[in-house]
Amino acid sequence: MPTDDPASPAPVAARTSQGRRSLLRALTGGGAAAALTLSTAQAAQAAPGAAAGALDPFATDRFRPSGRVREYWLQADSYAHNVAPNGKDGMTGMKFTADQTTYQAIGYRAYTPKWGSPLPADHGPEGIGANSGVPGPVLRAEVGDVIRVHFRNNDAHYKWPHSIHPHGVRYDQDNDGGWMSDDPRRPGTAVAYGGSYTYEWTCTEGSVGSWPYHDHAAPQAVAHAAASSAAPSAPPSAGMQGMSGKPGDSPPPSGGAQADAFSAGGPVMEIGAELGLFGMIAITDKDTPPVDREFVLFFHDLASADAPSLKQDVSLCNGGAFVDNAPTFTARPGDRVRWRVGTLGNSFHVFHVHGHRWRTADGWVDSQVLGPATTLTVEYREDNPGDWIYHCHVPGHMMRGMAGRYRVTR
Ligand SMILES: [Cu+2]
Repeated sequence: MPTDDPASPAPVAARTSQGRRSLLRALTGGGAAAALTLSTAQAAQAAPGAAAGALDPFATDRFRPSGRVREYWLQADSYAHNVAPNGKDGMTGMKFTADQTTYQAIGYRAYTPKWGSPLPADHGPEGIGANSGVPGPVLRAEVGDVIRVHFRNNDAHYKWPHSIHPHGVRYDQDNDGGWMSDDPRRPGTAVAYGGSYTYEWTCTEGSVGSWPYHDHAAPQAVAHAAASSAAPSAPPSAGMQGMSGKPGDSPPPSGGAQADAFSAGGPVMEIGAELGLFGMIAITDKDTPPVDREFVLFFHDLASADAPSLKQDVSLCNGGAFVDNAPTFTARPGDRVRWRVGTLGNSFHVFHVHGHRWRTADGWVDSQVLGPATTLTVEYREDNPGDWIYHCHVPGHMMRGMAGRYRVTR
């Protein structure tokens, strides 16, 4: 079922990739280092006439089918996950015990057809990544492709409804995955535990780049085991019926920093995404430069209010917290490197890599701000060997785990 009508002049954002890519080529000049994430407005300003489409503020970003279908079989699985399995922060030397850093995660994993068995990890530039759950598999397609995702909810722990909501691609409402209380039975917005749903999204020229996908089903409240002895807390809600949490049941915040914590105890929208249901969509076109190494990195937050077994709020990189638990990325001098960086959660983050800079519309940078659910695509030619770190430059986030290694070895 095609989810897009090429004849329909729907008012979508005027964001053609052509102008952006033309500028990219202009700035790189076939050159050694570049990283560009530019809006069409910036591109039109910086390179007027680079592409006629970029100059039309009312341009429609239409789907021109390639005939290819990218098919994925995704399942939401719940499992106990230790965010710091080596028990140590490689930066500060702080130590942790497993019971302080383990919670019940939910993650998307890619399977063989009909959800037969999990696909193996593939960290290559065209691969799905670790496929370990947090984040979910990288969903890849080219402009003109249809992405078809067969989704099954196997959340045996929470038994909540879940969904998949994509960014960047084009879809109709039955393929949006976003739950609303005034239309709670819209298809695909709250797939019950044990149920399944197939989403179809199309990739337009304006889809080129890095985009998050995530759970966007009905809000849920976490049952607080610690609070249940003093006052019975709300059980997880029945999903389609909506919110069952009561503010009066909320336990007081635990001892850790709560500066940007989610609401404690009440129903939380996108709590599935907070617990791990998210991943990256990577869309390319013929002008996307090939790379030797591609890193997919999510900065995301997890509040102990929503994962009560955690000793404190944690700030994570791909489900891992603290250096040597967060992923270690590797490259060699001469490699063409691409980072696809995304964020999810309540906080703004600053993506920073030691020893490296990349070029943007504003010139060379080594740190860039990302709001919630935004992305960066950073590209450069590796030329600086060393045992580096990448991290969020908000000190409180770094202290709660948002840092990892980047090793460039000869
Ligand atoms: Cu941050």
